[in-house]
Amino acid sequence: MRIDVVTLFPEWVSQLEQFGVVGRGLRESRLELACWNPREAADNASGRVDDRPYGGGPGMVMQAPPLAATLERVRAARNDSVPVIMPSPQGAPFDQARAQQLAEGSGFVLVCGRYEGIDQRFVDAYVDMELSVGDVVLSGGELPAMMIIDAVARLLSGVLGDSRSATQDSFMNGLLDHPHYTRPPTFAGRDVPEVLLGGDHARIARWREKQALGATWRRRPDLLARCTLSDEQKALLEAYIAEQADVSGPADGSYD
Ligand code: 9WO
Repeated sequence: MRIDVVTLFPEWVSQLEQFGVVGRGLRESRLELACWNPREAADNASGRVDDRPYGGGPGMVMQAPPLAATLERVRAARNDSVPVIMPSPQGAPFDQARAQQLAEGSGFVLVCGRYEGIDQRFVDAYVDMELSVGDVVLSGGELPAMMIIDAVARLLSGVLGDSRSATQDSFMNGLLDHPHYTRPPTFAGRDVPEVLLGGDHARIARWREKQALGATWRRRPDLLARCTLSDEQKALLEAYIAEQADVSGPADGSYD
């Protein structure tokens, strides 16, 4: 898997090489990461990559020619044809399914915008997919790009230390995660659920599935509505709801 990132801050994005699952993937040659600065492809001595917006208005816009020239360099450096993705608030939601889809390919190119945005003619001519990591406007596309890289790297076979982690990650089965506990046995007067202290792995697995179903029911009923539950999952959720009888139903999303 090779990921190329077009960014005005290559020294920032390439920090990913030193940490976490991306660093492990690179060290184990399961992942390649290359960063490209469009300033180096600008056809002026100043390395200018932005200019004032046509039609007026605040801020600057990233110019198309340096970005296009950089993409040509990327294409010359790769021996495959992969999607060009632009992180954007206007994009399709980036979710686990999309991460899985990207992880199954040979890679992709991420183009990170700055300023007020990128000249639309570059987007129309070169960008295959715009992806949003949330309804928020940031200072640039680099942080969303690094989120996309991390989410995909976790799914590459062998990158995670424990292969179960990727499959048991929350969202891998469309549900939120179950709660996690570790030492000390008591913290702030709170104990670890006794089920986790015994060695009954089947009972522990059922408890974790029940907690994941319950958490999804309470916090993200929209996700639950998209799940096809097995009979056992339906029974576990019904039991969870019955045990929560004194608590109102699905939360309104506010976690006060
Ligand atoms: C600015 C803006 C202002 C009002 C309404 C919408 C707006 N969109 C932008 C915008 O995209 N500004 C940029 C900063 C320029 C390109 C990169 N930037 C960015 C990407 N901000 N936030 C993102 C982003 C990307 C993916 N998922 C969520 C947010």
